Amino acid sequence: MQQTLILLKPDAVQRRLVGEVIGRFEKKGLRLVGLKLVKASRDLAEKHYAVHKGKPFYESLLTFLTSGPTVAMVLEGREAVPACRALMGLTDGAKSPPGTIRGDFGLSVQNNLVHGSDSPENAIIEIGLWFKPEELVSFTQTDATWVG
Ligand code: D4T
Repeated sequence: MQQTLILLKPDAVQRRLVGEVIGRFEKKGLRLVGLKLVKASRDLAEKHYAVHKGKPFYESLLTFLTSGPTVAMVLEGREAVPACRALMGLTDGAKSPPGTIRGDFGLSVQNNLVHGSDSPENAIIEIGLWFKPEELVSFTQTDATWVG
């Protein structure tokens, strides 16, 4: 069963969209196995966005991610990584289709509300950055046989 790291970035928290966005992942059928509010340190933000180091938007991205609370979640389910990416939409909110989280709630590229791991391998690494093993709760969801 695949796991993925989802972040509701500081703009989602500031704009009071946390409930709305978590609800979309829940309704899709994903299982919530980790959840917390974190004010990311510069060190955590650097590790999380290490792949973008040196890019023109890197510094601004770190400033954004460390600017306020972020909701960090681990979601689990069949094909959780691509399923969550599809719910999120494109990086640029202005170009993201209606029906997606970014398409429905944003116009920005940087302030794009959510992060989702882009591969199962990166999900394992990112979950390790944001969560301690004991913070994850494994359980059987009662409707699992219906949801898939
Ligand atoms: P994340 O990683 O946050 O889920 O976003 P994406 O997977 O959709 O997009 P990404 O890795 O290409 O970019 C990471 C992060 O950087 C911001 N960004 C991106 C930005 O501020 N300016 C830019 O030009 C780009 C390409 C948005 C998301």
